[in-house]
Amino acid sequence: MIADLSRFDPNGVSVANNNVFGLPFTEENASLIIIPVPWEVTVSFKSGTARSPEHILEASLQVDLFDSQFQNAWKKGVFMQAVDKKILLKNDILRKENELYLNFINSGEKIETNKFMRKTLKEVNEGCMQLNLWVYEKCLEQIKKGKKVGLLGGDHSTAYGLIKALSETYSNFGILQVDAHCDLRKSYEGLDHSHGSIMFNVLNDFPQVSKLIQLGIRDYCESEWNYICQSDFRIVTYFEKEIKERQFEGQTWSHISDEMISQLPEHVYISYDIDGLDPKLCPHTGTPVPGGFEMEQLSFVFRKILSSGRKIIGFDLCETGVSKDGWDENVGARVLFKLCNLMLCDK
Ligand SMILES: [Mn+2]
Repeated sequence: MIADLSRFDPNGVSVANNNVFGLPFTEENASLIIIPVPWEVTVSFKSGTARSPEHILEASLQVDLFDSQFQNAWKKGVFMQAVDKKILLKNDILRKENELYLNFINSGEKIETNKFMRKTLKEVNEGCMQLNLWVYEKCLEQIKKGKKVGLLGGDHSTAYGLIKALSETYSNFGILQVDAHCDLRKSYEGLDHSHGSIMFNVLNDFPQVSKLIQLGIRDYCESEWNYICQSDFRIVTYFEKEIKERQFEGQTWSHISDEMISQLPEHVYISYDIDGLDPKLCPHTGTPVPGGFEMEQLSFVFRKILSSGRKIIGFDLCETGVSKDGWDENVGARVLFKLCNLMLCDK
């Protein structure tokens, strides 16, 4: 079904009762579906990302549709599903439980000695597994209809279900992960599906992911470092320190980007943790780290992926915080629009 755009003025002010970016599409006639996942159960530091999809939706009405590079991309249609209130409620309950559990282990107590805390941890882990299944089924349903899917977190763990659904569609694909953190911990604080373990779990469970390129990492632990070194180049990490050093020595970003992209297979998934950006752009993200990218630096890489002939098969945008002045969600909405355009201009 093709949408009738004859009454829609892309230069006008957004109509609030329209959907994301003020666009007039429906789930049926849009070719890209954004699935919001209001979940941050395992987040250990600052909270708020579970509520960012609603805020990004609101902020998206202010994003100008004109993009000189992808002028007609949005006309293929973007639709964002409504935030599932039951999932949000479950998030709130389990996040409280997880807080209790984390306070318990952080005070030096041993979980083996406390039956109640063992039960709490089990409930959190099971809740996260159910969430993964829920996301997977929602994403697969859209993929089977021939739709492109983008996921809007929530914390970074929410991407698991979409990557699982894509791994049933593509036998070989790469992930380009933008992040301040590696997210390669094997179970973090006893939590099997922590945001800090998302890429470990993905690599462990989906052999279809033949390459993981990590970009902008600047906060990681020794076990993650060892894991990368032992991955036989299945994981290639571009630490921020190395990127900056190469630039200080005169190498161009274009050169570094081409080198990075040349290692990716034909099909590429983008996992965009907003904390990969400079924290001035995402001050309320869960775990901000000094340093990071400008938005345009990353858009440059993404455009190069397309011009190299590779295809972008899906994306997630995670860890956007919620702020009083709307700044984080304003940036989030603009990143989201870029990601949508990349998916839609692709044939
Ligand atoms: Mn992350």
